[in-house]
Amino acid sequence: MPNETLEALFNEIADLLEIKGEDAFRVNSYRRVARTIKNLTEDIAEVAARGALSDLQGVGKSTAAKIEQYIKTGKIDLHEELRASIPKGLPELLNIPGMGPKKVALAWKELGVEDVAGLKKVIASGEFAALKGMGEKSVQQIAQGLAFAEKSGERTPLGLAWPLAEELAAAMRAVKSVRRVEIGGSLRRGCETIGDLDLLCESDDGPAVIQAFTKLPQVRRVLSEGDTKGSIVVERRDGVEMQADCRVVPKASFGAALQYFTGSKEHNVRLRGLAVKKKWTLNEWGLFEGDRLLAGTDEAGIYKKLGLPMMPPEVREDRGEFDADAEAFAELITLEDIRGDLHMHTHASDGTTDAHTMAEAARDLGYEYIAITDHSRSSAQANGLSLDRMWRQIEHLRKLNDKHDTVAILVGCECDILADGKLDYPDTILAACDIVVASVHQAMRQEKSKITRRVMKAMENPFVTILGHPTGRLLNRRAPMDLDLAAIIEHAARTHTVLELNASWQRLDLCDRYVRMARDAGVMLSIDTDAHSTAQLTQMRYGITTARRGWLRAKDVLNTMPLAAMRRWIARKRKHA
Ligand code: DGT
Ligand code: CA
Ligand code: CA
Ligand code: ZN
Repeated sequence: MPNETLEALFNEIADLLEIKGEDAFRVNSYRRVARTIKNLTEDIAEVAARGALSDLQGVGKSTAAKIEQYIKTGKIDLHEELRASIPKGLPELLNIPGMGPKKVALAWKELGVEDVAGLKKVIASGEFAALKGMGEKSVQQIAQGLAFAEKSGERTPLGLAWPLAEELAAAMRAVKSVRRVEIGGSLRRGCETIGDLDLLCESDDGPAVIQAFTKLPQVRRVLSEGDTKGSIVVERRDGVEMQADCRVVPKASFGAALQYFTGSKEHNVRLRGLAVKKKWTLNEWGLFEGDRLLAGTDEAGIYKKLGLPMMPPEVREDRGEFDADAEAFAELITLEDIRGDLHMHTHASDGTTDAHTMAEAARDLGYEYIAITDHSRSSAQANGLSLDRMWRQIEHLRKLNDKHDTVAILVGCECDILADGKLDYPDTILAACDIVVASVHQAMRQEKSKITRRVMKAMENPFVTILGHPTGRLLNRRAPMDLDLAAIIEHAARTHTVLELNASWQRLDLCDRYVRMARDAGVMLSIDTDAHSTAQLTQMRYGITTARRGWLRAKDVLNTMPLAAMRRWIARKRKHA
């Protein structure tokens, strides 16, 4: 059973209660349950089967009963009741950046807004801005959010698409007469969001393969079914639909087909242009001189024949790859280069487990070190640590590290950058940490010059090692802060501050373009998962594909260094304290 569905359900209960004006305590208790479920490493049904539901953080008797009911019936009474008492189109408004439950309630109760169309009307008429507690500026932000959500709502984040594609590919590999399966398209290029999945199967029996494809247990609907291609609709683990295409190709043209269907379209146009210059043709069947096949069984052969180095899928975007030399591609970072993870949470703040368990999981991944970076005091919604608790955490982690001999546990924190650019902890605490991730979690809509200066000020603190998730965006959900990234990148180089590539698939922040800018400016990056559970440590691979899209090499990334070298790198900035 998908934990994600239940997580979404509890979050929706919290949203609906908040819209109805329930007290914050009750609302937050449901949010806490949702978070617990989200971070669970085990199927919730298994937890229930063991009778261990009420052992979960924030789950009391009545919540346990609700979870049981959901497992048995697929429904929760409270949720059904709430849904029935609120207009159907109202919860959707919560997905619009800037529209929290309080504002939704205001629009509903004061102006009778019941859906997106209604909201647009009262924004256009100025009624919404005229309400007490709203104002021009916040309404303008919501209007922008509305446009943003409409533009980006349809595509699937990489973190949801990748496991699904692997599942389909594995199923197709098991089909008789299929010799080879590869995933192509934007997923192979490691894009942050995916339109549809593209599978390529090598076989001589097209119709049989397509039949098997359209009969997979994952299929919800069949869109088309031919002799060599088929399209189906499958379900993401959050219940949303997604399209998957499959093409069947003979061995002789498998490489050409893989090259063609990996794209990008822009890259392919350039490649075909190079073929044409030599009076050849390039298509999904191969590279031809007249009728004679020059290359086609493997991708590398095609690039070679055209006088090019083999290009990794992640760089095929027509962003300068045709002018680069082979070395640039051979040096790209891989997952094996990573020696540790420098941003993660434990149950001291909003994570689900303790530092010892995180360290064990890191050891299983082959890491040399991790940093435990729980939230600071101002992040109350994430159970941030007070000064007192932070001092005790530092002591606790030091002791733990002394006992642990396989993985080094660095003492850290994720320190809020306050609205005025000051840090949430005094320097005494920051100095007692080995590593400090500084992040913006509040007042994210300040205007450009103000928020840029604010972040730059925080970077100047000698104890700030890493700027965490620099733009604060959430894919498809929250637009990035209005930062002057060119200025931030320059400042990072000047202040010896690391920029994070947050590998959590909801963030992927910095994105590929800014990663490339930072690299070109000689800035150091770190690729961290921001894990809240042991399972989330494996999100590293999303960060790695994004890094490769930004042309990063191992030497551009702090957490590819051996521990001692990394510590020296960090110490250099601290000397100025
Ligand atoms: P997506 O699905 O929107 O995330 O992006 P892609 O890149 O996966 O695009 P998709 O699924 O439409 O097509 C897969 C690949 O097939 C694409 O990257 C390049 C190739 N392709 C598709 N249509 C064309 C075309 O009209 N011209 C060329 N040159 N290539 C195409
Ligand atoms: Ca695609
Ligand atoms: Ca496609
Ligand atoms: Zn954060």
